[in-house]
Amino acid sequence: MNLSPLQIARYEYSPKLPGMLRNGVSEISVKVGEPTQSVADQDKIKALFPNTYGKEEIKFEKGTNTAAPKKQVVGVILSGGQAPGGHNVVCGLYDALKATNPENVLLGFKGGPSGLLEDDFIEMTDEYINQYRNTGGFDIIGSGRTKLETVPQFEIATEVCKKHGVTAIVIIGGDDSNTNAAVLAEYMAANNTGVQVIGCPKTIDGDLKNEDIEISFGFDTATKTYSELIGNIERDCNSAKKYWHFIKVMGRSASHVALECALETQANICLIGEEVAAKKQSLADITKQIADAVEARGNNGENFGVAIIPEGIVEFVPEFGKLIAEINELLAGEKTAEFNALPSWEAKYAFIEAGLTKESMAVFAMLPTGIQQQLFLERDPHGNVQVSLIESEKLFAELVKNELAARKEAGTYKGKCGFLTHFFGYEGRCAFPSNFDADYCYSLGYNAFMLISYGYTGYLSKVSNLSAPAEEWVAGGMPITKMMNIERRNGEDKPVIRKALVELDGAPFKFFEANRDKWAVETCFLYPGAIQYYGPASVCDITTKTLKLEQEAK
Ligand code: FBP
Repeated sequence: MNLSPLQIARYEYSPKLPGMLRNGVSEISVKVGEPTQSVADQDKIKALFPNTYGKEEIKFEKGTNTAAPKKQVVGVILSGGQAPGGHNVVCGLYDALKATNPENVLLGFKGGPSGLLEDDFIEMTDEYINQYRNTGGFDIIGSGRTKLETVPQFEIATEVCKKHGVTAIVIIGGDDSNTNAAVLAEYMAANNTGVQVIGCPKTIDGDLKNEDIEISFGFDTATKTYSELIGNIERDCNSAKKYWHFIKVMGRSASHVALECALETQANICLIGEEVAAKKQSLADITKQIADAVEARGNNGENFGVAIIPEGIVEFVPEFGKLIAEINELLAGEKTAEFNALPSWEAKYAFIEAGLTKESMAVFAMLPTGIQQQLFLERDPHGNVQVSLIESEKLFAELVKNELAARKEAGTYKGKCGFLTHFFGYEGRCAFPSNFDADYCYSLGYNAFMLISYGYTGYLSKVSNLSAPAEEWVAGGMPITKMMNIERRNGEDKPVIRKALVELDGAPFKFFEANRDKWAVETCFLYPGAIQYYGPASVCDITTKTLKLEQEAK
């Protein structure tokens, strides 16, 4: 295998564990805390999870390990989008499992949850696992988006577990995957299968967090990677002084990634979807906000800038949501075939004009032709518009360009600049994990095994106090049901982990809000540079500004 010098060096890195996990597995004791309640809808959640609801919070301490000795066969699954550090969760789990008993076995189910259903796995060995230590990606076993949520699936999973003597499953995933981990844990407990289920909080989107989970893994590395690139672009445009760059960053729905990148780079503009929704901003409002900054800077001779656009932005624009709903309705059932049979875009446009309300047609007419066509041509198997495919960075670049042309005509805008667009998403999901993510993930995996050996099920591996040095981190576990409430999903009431959107009264947004007017007009760029793996802790081990601001506000 060809290895880069960094990869060779990273094999040697020893991830830092929380202090209470550092003395070896025989010196880890458990401290049982208070019983828990779900964050809302307690009666309903309790009724749905009679075997796993209300359990106590767990913390680990230095002390004699009192877990009952038992041979463990653990199955691990990576679920959903890649996030830097996933390999280290598996490595931490493996190391704790083997340190406890060399006869213990770790099976990696391949390709996500479907690996469990298809009985497709690899048995982890030292030789295999050592190739993946401190590396990015999920290629150790692959990932997938199959949802483990139905009773027939649980029955198959039980059979597979029985066949291989699996005693516990660790699901590494986001809010949906961990919701399903809780449902699976309840099923396994209710049916006396003897299989425990533990979750680990993953997603670069940063939307799996709450009073117990301070950050999902991968957010740190992904945002640092995007911020490096955004900082480089800031420096380029500050050198050439002729372009505005519109940069879309990943984050399916919540705007945490965009906000963190804005805090790291002090870009001129950053849109926050949650604010757009709260203020019911229209496309015209957003366009005006950006165009005002371009105009003010251009009139000062600063014909360059950077605007950060969160991936999920259009879903938060109320009039856009209405337009999408009308388009879905317009093409429902057989009408798709009728629409597709029309001979030209002109004929299709007339069909659309006849079918949309006046308000939605006005929004549609504002859109660049490429985006208009995208809305009608690229739809999912149910015929719905795929909002995530909308190139919002191009949409806003085009709308702002048109607005500035009008302002130029009117004589208010005196500048001149070009517009370039970028999308940063996949670039950050498999980067070598930062020291923070390497340490955090290894700790989550190690800790997950300690929860298993002490017999817990339906828990999320929890490592907290994360803005302090790793020595002071606190390891333990929290019942997943504590994080759940009832939400309407596909027309049904479902128990789910609440997705964390950007809080407009939270410290990170407040800091951004207090500074953004200055950042918009002046050039206050920060250049974070590349992630550093070796050097002073003040450079290499710091985590995100979001986490720091949140912790300081506590
Ligand atoms: P998870 O929620 O599974 O962690 O995935 C998040 C994400 O990376 C989003 O940021 C992005 O919208 C999406 O996955 C892309 O999905 P895919 O990898 O299927 O293209």
